[in-house]
Amino acid sequence: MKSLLRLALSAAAIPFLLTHTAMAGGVNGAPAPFDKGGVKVALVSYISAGDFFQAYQAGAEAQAKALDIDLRVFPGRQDAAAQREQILQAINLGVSAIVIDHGLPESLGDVVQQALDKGIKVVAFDVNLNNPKIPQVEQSDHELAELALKQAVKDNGDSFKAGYVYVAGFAPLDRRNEVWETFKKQNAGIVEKARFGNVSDTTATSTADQAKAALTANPDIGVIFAPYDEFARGVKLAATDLGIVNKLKIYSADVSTADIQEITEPGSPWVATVATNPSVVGAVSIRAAALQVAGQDVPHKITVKPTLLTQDGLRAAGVRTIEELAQKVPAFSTSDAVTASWIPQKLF
Ligand code: SR1
Repeated sequence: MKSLLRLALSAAAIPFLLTHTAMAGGVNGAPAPFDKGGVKVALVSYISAGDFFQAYQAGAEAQAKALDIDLRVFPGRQDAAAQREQILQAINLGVSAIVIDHGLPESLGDVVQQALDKGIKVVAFDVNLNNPKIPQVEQSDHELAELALKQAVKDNGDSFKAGYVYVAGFAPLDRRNEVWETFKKQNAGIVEKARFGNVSDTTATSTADQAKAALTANPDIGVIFAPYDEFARGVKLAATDLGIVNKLKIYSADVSTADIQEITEPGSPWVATVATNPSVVGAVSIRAAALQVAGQDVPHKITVKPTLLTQDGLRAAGVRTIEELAQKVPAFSTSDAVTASWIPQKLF
């Protein structure tokens, strides 16, 4: 963690000068329409429960406020039909841009095309809309999974029995799964004994029930790859109920203040996570929308790079909250993805 912190600090060269501020009626020095303010943008989510999605939304709201954007938030209910309906509502509201946060591509294609046909800019976070006009934001999920699995090998060697938590159909989980599949092929000594998972409004508790059954049936499992923090919480709950926390190590994704507490508490089996600050990712998504609305270029693939956070590293650094993490690792307070001199950026 120390070397990571050092590396992150030296790479911190994201100088910040707040020369452009949102004022009532627009951003000083911004191009149209942001010079006048009140640009309507919609954030349409598929999932809104859980720390990651709440922090993502908070980051989007903070960046929108700094740009004097009138952000309309449509909360997700893991309901594809509702998400389609919300995109149509956003179109009818006359928004200039729509940020789509997760979702099922097969149910979004035609409504997203309707938005594009009306000249509305679209940004996709973690849902593959496969359209060259739509910038795709992601957290470099391949690198995220690789960092977590490399740490698992560092801690446990290259021969162990594993449990794996996965639900197909979610772009970030599918990308992380590609790495897991390759990893197993390259490490014959690593055997996947059980696979389970659930994404719902009760992901952690439902995953806990599944994990209990899997761990009871496979008492030789020593490592769990659970690349979503709600999955890791579920497995940790199960391990605690079964009284096997000292026999299990959990490697995960994502971070929040609650996660840091769960990782660093005495005896926790959750030993590493690989994460971005979801608020930063939310802010990046809004900036991608704003740049497009201002007629400026946005890359097709926008990546916010994750950082490995180990239990040992967090404990040694005395980090207890996401705010403390942001103070120590600059990548957790800002990103240099899709910036412009007129966009205020210091938000968290
Ligand atoms: C159900 S998908 C969950 C993931 O989406 C975001 O990419 C977060 O990293 C989370 O792990």
